[in-house]
Amino acid sequence: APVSLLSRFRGALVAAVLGDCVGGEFEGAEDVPLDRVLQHLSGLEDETRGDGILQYSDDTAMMRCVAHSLLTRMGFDEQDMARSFAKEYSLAPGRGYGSGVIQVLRKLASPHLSDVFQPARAQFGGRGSFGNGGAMRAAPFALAFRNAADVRKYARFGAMLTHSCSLGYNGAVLQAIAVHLSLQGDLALPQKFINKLISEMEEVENDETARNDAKVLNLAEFPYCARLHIVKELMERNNVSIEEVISELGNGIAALESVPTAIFCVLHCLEPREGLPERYGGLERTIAYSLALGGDTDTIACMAGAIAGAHYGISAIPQSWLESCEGSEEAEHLAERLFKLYDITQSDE
Ligand code: R7I
Ligand code: MG
Ligand code: MG
Repeated sequence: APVSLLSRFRGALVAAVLGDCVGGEFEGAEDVPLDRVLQHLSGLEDETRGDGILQYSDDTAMMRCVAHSLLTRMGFDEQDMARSFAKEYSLAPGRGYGSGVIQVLRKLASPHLSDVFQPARAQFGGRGSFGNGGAMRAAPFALAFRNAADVRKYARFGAMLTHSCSLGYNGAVLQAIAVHLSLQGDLALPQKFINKLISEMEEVENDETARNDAKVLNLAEFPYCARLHIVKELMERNNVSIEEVISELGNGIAALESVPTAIFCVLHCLEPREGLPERYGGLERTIAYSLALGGDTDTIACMAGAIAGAHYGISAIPQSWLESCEGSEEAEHLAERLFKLYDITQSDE
């Protein structure tokens, strides 16, 4: 049966939260044997396990702030979103935030701050963070704006509240565009999907600041496009090892080393894969495979989850997984509200 747009909206936000919650177990681990991943996931199906609910981290905490701010302001309002991040951090500082970004979040709490983008610009010697913290929370932008140009524009500004390096905010743009295309059903044609992402990013990275940052950081020209070309090459092969994915695409905390990786996880898991249970559908495969890469597992699974959830819809998510994760109900509710906003405010386009 075709997946409805509402189901895609719910799937996107709920699977992002799931990825964050189940991925937390392995965050920072170098070697994650697939056996351990499958054991962890089958533990979610066991009602008698006594370990309670899996908690979400900063990825979900900040994504909720983005969704909430877009809803209450009916669009992007940088002051409100900045305040929301700062308030969330002050209420629950122990969610595993990146070690740099907490300085930004403290400064954003100041009532005297006039330029809310300034604290982010002061990070890392004035170049700004290239971490994946902007990308991990980018999905709601694709649920709030219909138009690709708006998705790009506001995902960028939303990320710049904490990540002013082009590698940081362009990672957020790529993630938001991937969710946007997935909501439209574009993953039905994977080659077309990756080609569209590449052409979007060619435009995004054809910018003086982005070119200069790539040079200063000793990266390839058009670094996201270069990684997406690697994704495309790996997609065309059916025997890709986990080691190759890690060495070619990365599994780290930098946006460049995690957003293209998350996109690869989704594409790779569109089909059944050796080592993953046959009873798994594509969404379960995507989450399991993301965890097996190790490294920044909560964030890679969160981003892959958002893209995959937008493709498969809410019904692809096992009920027991949903019930095991803190914040999944709230995410579903936010997705429903964003769907209404999307429907009402932009139906004339
Ligand atoms: O990007 P950010 O919000 O962190 C997100 C990650 C996710 O994995 C979450 O799940 C959570 O665990 O943290 O936070 P930042 O502090 O901006 O960036 C994360 C880290 O990337 C920093 O603590 C640095 O180690 C590194 N980093 C940089 N290092 C050197 N130079 C980011 N930017 C730079 C840089 O410019
Ligand atoms: Mg986290
Ligand atoms: Mg993480």
